[in-house]
Amino acid sequence: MSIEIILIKAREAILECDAKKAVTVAQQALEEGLDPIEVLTNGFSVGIRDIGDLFGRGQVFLPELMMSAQAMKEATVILEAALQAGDIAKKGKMLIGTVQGDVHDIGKGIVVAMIKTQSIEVIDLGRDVPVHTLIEKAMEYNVDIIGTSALLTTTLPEQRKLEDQLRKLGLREKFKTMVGGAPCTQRWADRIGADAYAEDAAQAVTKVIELIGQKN
Ligand code: B12
Repeated sequence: MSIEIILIKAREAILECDAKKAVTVAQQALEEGLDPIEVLTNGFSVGIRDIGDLFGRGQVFLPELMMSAQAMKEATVILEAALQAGDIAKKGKMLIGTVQGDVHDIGKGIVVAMIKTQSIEVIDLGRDVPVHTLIEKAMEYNVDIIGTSALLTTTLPEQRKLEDQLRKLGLREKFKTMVGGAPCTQRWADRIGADAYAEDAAQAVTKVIELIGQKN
């Protein structure tokens, strides 16, 4: 099956809220030797964004959105397992979490999987993570970078709170910070004083490598 057909089927599986189909398509993609990231980015992720648009317009409802998200997660697990894990000698350490009040973690999961392929250790705190926990864990693990994901306009201010809190505690220079998530922009990152912004997982990898380079 060609990549074009796989991408169409991946999008379809998510729009149809069909986890079984999503898993089958993910497995087919791997059997065909296709790039897991391309299938995630240009197939499944397109489907989840499309369903999000339909949800935004009131054309589908929360239960469908949740089923689609579940289908997306099941496909992601299969595709991520096929990504090359980095070697033992780690180049740096990153902490990541979805901010407090926000449970969206599909995109963060893709970012984590991609960064791990670059011999960078990633400590993923999951979702709904308060700023004080991000800071405590960053200290505990002595990380180079703190990354936050926010998918809601109402939770975006948590990224600013992290910057403010780090400054207040005199820890701002100790860590590099990186922000992401659909409502996030380079302009927002500049405004709050974050060190980097990335719009997708591929760009996140480039930015992480740059930040680690700046630290060493
Ligand atoms: C799936 C989904 C859900 C799932 C989440 C499941 C899960 N485990 O993640 C469920 C059903 C639970 C959900 C719930 C809700 N959702 Co919702 N959801 C979505 C949806 C459709 C897709 C999000 C997604 O996974 N995208 C695909 C991934 C691959 O893309 P991504 O997240 O943007 O990630 C990429 C980049 O942003 C970047 N990135 C992400 N994180 C990071 C971090 C760093 C450090 C970096 C560098 C980069 C980076 O790289 C990623 C990979 O390329 C979006 C619509 C949309 N267009 O985004 C709505 C959306 C985000 N949800 C929305 C809403 C309103 C809600 C609810 C409030 C609904 C409700 N009434 O209850 C709740 C909120 C719950 C909460 N407190 O968090 C709105 C937000 C509106 C707004 N402006 O704030 C959206 C935009 C839908 C809409 N059009 O109305 N949702």
